[in-house]
Amino acid sequence: MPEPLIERYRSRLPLEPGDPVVTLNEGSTPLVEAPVISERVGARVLLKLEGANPTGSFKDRGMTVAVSRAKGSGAEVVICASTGNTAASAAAYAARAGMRGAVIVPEGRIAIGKLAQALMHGARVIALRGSFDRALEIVRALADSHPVELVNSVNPYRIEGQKTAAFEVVEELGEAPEALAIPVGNAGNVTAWWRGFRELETAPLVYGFQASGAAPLVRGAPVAEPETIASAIRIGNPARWEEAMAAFTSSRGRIEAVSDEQILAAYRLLATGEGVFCEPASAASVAGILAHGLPPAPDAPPPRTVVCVLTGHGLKDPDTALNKAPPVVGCDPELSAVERAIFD
Ligand code: AN7
Repeated sequence: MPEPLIERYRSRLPLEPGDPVVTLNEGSTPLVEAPVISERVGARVLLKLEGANPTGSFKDRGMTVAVSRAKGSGAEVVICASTGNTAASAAAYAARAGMRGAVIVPEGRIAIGKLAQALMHGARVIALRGSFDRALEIVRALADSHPVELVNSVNPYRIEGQKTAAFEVVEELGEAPEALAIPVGNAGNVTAWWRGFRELETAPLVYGFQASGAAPLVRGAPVAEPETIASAIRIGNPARWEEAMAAFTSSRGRIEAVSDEQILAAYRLLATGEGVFCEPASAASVAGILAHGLPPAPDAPPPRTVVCVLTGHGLKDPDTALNKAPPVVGCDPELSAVERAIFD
């Protein structure tokens, strides 16, 4: 059983001595070799399976720290805006802490598994007739005027918790990978990974990937109506804009866009070729290195190892899976019919 992330990295996390540890034993996620993708890109590719966290996404790393601190400070309510995973995680950790949770999501635009989670954990789920970016503006204003804890990644404890993913990778490999590939939405996670690497005095190339219909960092300007099949990263005005850009620049990495077609092709390849089912947004990391390769830093050789962060589990978004997968094969209840169905 994994040790709670807060216990594993307590000395590197800014919790107060009296804070409770609100945990579901998050972190300590698998790092898995990806032979098929390695072959295609000509480097050793490893997949960090963040979908193996308790609520099925990397958000739990930040949420355990943010909710522990919120509980320790006496807060009774946590709120967030979300494209889905933050909502599911906040709802679960609020339930665990005996706190109330309220989550604001763009109406009709979050994956169904995430909605089911937030509702089951007892959060108040508010479907905003507007975008994620608008929802974030509203919860930020709300948190300024009400005694509630905002647990979006603008919350510094979220970033602190999420940096532990970099610690785990460096511990497991015995050194930092030469590159990191990561999907970018609100840009909290790339900020956190980079902080984690820097705290260990390492500096892999950081390649960030946005969906081409929701790529403000690539364009250099906010996107008013972001659009992509990868609903988790349908974000037009990332909160951690400057910090994310600093990570790409200081690491001598890149921020690039990938099309929905490229995302879906990587999503399928991961599932059929590597046996790993992630959600579409997560596949942007693999789509990115397949589409853009592994550009080296100036005067340096190409990286030989790259960790792709698979941020969320495929079961989060069964609708996209079923729409993109081959149909099931109907069959009469006879041996011969089953034989034909399997072997023809
Ligand atoms: C699977 O849940 O923003 O760049 O509100 O769910 O740190 O935002 C989710 C983001 C990547 C992007 N992959 O991370 C939310 C939310 C998955 C995600 C991202 C998200 P950030």
